[in-house]
Amino acid sequence: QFATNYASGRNGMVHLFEWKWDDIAAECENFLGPYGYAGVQVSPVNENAVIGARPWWERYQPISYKLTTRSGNEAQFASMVSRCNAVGVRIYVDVVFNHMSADGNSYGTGGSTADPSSKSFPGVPFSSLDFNPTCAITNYNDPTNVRNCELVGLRDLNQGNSWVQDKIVDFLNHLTNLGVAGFRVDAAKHMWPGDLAVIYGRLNNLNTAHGFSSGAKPYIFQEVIDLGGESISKSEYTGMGAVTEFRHSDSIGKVFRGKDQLRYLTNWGTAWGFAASDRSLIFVDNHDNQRGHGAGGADVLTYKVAKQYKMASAFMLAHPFGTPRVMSSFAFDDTDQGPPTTDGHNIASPVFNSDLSCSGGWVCEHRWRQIYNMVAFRNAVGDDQVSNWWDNGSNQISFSRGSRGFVAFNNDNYDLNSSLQTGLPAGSYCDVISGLKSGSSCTGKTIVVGSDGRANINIASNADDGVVAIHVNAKL
Ligand code: LM2
Ligand code: CA
Repeated sequence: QFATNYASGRNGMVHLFEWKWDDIAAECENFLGPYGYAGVQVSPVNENAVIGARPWWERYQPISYKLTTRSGNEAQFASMVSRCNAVGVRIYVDVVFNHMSADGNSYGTGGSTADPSSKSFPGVPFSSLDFNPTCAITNYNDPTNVRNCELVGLRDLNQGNSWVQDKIVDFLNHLTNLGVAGFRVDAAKHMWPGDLAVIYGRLNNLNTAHGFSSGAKPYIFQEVIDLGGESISKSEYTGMGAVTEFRHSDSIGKVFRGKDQLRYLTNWGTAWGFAASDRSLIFVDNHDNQRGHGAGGADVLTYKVAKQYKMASAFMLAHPFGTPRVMSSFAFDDTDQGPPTTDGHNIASPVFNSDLSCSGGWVCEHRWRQIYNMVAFRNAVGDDQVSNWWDNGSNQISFSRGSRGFVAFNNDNYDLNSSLQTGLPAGSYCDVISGLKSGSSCTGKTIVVGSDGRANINIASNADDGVVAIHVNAKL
């Protein structure tokens, strides 16, 4: 359950945080498919509690497994999955089954009601028999406390209970039947690995009617925040699926904020304490840590620190380590603030500008040229490994991916101006960070590779983007 189930030749998923299903379907057809993205992580699909000012986090308070949320209903969800699969873009669902809603949050987005104070959720149905006894999570050095008590008052389901297992398995298999390719398991750290193994073991194979090969299993990536120093380790989960590698987010943030030197990236990977490459779902930021929720936020880069964010994203996408996920945000000031709406409740659609960027309150990092062009870079270099590593002993580095792609970074406060080995065949290439290839011309910098594979690389310390990237599909 570590295989991503991506369509061949594609790589890179995007989290379209709080997008509506109809908008995602259109995005698959109009942008993600054509620009080479492999998948989309969608916000939780099941009915959640309607909470006051409609914070984003109401979606982490389930009321039932009925597929109606502010993103759309079941028919819209099913249609989105089909339309995305048809253009080679896979759908991964954020599934929340550690808990249900907290006290006071009794009305669902699908019309169901519940009484969390008596642990009654008739929309499933769950009763008090299905929950762990009430206690608060207070001690992250006590696995029983972390797994059997309530996270911020959210009623804690007992995943060891066979009725609970049945309901969760039915929910996940229903999604698989609709054509999804895998799951992001919310709060996995708060569930016993043994219980998760039972649940995962009962999951159906992917639906071959949606183009998956027979016998393919859902890709599972589990939210386990392990920055070290706690009693629960991600290694308890990596035998069953991938984990969200929060150390990657923390480390890449430190490096591109200048708290660590770029030259140290030469051994990027497990040497940095990350899980194995095929067990690591990696990201620069996620929907929690970009706004100080969850953990490990201090050094996280977000769209608000755009130059460093684009450099970190380019490095993540250029380097072969892990399964990268691009964050696609809505703009926020308040950390509880929900997505843009038309009336305080209904989610607004993104507005698209002629330069492909978004407005209407949506940031759409996945539509930033420096990011979508690096998804194309990743697809172009395929399995080629890192070669021709170079650094200046400080914060200027470059490397190639075999003979198919080359990237250079300058995070020093002086210019990079060197003749570097690109590993590429001789010719002129379009730098896909500063521009786009259009026929035989480039709207950005042109980089000329000589017959010896070397090119003069210039990145001013005050450049808009401290990175250049060329690849075989950007040859002029
Ligand atoms: C996670 N990890 O396992 C996420 O890292 C975490 O951010 C999620 O919490 C959590 N799982 C539950 O899925 C988010 C959000 C919290 C929010 C909860 C529930 O980060 O702030 O808690 O969702 O919606 C909110 C209030 C909190 C309140 C709670 C219950 O912020 O003050 O606690 O609801 O009403 C009384
Ligand atoms: Ca639990």
